[in-house]
Amino acid sequence: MLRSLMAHEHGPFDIIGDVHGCYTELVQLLGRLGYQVASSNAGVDLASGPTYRHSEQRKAVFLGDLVDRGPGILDTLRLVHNIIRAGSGFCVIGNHDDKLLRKLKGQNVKVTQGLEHTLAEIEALPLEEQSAFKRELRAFLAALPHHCILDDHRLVIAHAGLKQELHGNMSSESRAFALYGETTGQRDEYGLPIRGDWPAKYAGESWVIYGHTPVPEPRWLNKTVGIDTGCIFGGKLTALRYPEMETVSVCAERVYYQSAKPFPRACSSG
Ligand SMILES: [Mn+2]
Repeated sequence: MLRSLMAHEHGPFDIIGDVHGCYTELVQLLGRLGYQVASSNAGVDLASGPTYRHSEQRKAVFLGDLVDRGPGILDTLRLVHNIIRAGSGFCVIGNHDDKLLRKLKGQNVKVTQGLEHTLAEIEALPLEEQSAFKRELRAFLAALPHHCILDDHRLVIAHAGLKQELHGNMSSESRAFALYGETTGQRDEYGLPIRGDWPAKYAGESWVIYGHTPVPEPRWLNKTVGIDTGCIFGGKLTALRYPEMETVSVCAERVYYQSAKPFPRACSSG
């Protein structure tokens, strides 16, 4: 069965936007959502650290871009790894996670946009642990699907979203859309790629929940919700509770990374 076809998973879910190593805010958010530490492993490998569970069997669903830029990248990876392994959640791959994966595979990628922070955390591990950690991490990232179909096709999750024609489609076109969104090939005055506004044209029946594009407040449009509220830029980390369709946010403790485009810092959690 395709990893991404999980239509039999009915939730309820807590869908969490781009973490980018904002581990403190992630732990706070999980607490507010009612997750508790069920067990904890010693060591520095990918399975070390706490495993979170929800007493009402809710599942935590991550929208990818776990890595780069923030101060707790490996702890974020361990936490998500442990939630998935415990059967308490899923994660789709984001473009930053994918770039890290390509780097771990030995491909030639530019070490920019915060990837240097991820690599620095790996290089700070005890030398004798580093190659095993990189192997584990590579296998973990390679197993992440680029989108998931959940709850009898009523819910679709993808890092940058997915237009209706590509739901359930495993082509490279679908993968590129799920990772990067709809690209136009043009750049704005800040040098950032101009993205096509697929949610404005979305007319599907399934909810599509995505991250990738930082917005000061969750963006509801047609049956899509964008929940990357720019925690890394000093915004907030947001979860969408499904099927309740309510958002829960935790304010960033500080600005961790300067956005090329000014990001409004006003944050109210709720
Ligand atoms: Mn992204």
